[in-house]
Amino acid sequence: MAQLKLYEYPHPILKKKAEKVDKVDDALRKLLDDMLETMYADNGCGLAAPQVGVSKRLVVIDIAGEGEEPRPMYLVNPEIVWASEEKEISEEGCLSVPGQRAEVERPASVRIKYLDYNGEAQEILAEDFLAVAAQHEIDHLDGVLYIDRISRLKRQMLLKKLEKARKESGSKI
Ligand code: GNR
Ligand code: NI
Repeated sequence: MAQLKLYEYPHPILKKKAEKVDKVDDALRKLLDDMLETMYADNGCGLAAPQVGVSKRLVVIDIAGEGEEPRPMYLVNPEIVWASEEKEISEEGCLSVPGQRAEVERPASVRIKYLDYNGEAQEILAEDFLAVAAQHEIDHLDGVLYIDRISRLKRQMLLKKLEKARKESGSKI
C-alpha cells in the first residue's frame, strides 16, 4: 500500500471530466487500496481518483464513525440513476480545498449504479450522509467541486480564506 499525493484547488486535474474504467483488474484494485489508505491518512470520508492525480472514474468512501469498524466502499464508474425531488442542505468540506467548509444543497437520496472491488455490478440507495458523500465524490469525476455549488459571493469569501490560510502556513496547505 502507498499513500498518494493529494491535488488541491486550483489544480486543473480537478476540473477535468474523468475517464470511464474498462476493467477492474489487480492494478486497478491496487490503486483503489492506495486511494483508501490516502483517504484514511487524511481523515477523509471519501476520495475520488482525480484528487490523487488520476483522471479515472474511481471513488472510495468510508462513512463509519470514529471508534466504529471501518466500512470501506469502492465505486468504479459510479452513476446516479435516480435522485429524489427532496433536497437537503449539509455542510461539506473537501480534502482538495483544505480547512474550508460550506453548506451545499443536494438531492436527499440517490440511487447509484457502479462496479465493486471485484468488478461486479451493484446498485444502492444512498441516503443521509452517504448520499452527500457519494454525490460529492461523483461530482469530482465530472470536474465539479462543492464550491461550484455555492453562491459566487460565498465562493469568493471561501477562496479568500483559503488563500489567507495558505499564506499563514508558509504557502503549503
Ligand atoms: O472528508 C470529507 N468530508 C466530507 C464532509 C462533508 C461532505 C463531503 C465530504 S467528502 C470529504 C473528502 C473529500 O474531499 N472527498 O472528495
Ligand atoms: Ni472532495
